[in-house]
Amino acid sequence: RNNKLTVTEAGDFRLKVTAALSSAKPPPSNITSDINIWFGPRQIRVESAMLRMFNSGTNAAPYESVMVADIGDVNVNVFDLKDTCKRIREFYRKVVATGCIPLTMGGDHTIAYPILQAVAEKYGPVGLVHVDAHADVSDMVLGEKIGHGTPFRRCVEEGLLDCRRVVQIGLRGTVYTPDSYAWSRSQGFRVVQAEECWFKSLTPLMAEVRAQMGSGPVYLSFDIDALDPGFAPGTGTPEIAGLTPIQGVEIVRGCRGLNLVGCDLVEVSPPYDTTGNTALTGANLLYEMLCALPMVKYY
Ligand SMILES: [Mn+2]
Repeated sequence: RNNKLTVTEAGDFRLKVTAALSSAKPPPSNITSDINIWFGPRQIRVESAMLRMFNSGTNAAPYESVMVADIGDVNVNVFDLKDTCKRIREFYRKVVATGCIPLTMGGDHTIAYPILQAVAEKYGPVGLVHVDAHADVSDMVLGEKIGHGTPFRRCVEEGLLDCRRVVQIGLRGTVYTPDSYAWSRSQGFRVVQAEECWFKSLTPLMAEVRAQMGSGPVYLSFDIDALDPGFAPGTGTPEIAGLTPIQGVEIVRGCRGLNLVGCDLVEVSPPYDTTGNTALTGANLLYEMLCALPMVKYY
């Protein structure tokens, strides 16, 4: 097969790994991205055609270790974001009930909220490695509680996160209030602003993150806009002076050893991705997530 994010044969079925797709964006909910972001997952699938079996940098062999399947798209309600969240939550309940670790392609970052509802229902409050240009902890955006700027606020309100095991990496840009990340810090999150990442390897940071996360369940949510728009322009809310793809890979590889129970790669928007490189980067980061999962064999 030429699409390595879809289905592959594996010799050892001890762990099922699922790449599931969902996307959601009724236009009234948010003006900063648009309906075209629904097609992010489709483009990531297209670009995943170039992915190969083995990771030359780490010698990981994910397809020899776990069963990987693309279980398709969540059938979202394009007229109703709240109903879309319900549909996503119910879909992921079934996914996690089977023991699968969902790797989700997006699409709108709103999806992290209903996914985490399903994940926390199974595992209890989870640690979170959140890589993003934006904190996504607004209470409301344009009068709406549900949107791609609010998912982690809703998660905290519902007790889905173990707040002392949350790190947000790459936050930057213009914001609505002074000390915009105070709310995150007041919840106990560690906030690593982009400025702290400039000119550095993030491998030492990830050693600290692993210590913070401990052995409990961890969810990884990677918004592609964490990367600099020079590398990943195909997204709805770009912010300059962001992370490099190298730093993105360091973060994901640095999650190896964690008890990962789910991952997502979100906010890829094909209309802004004129070269396809943003979706290609997303596909490769998803591959790196696959390699970082527990039980993956390394040569
Ligand atoms: Mn986001």
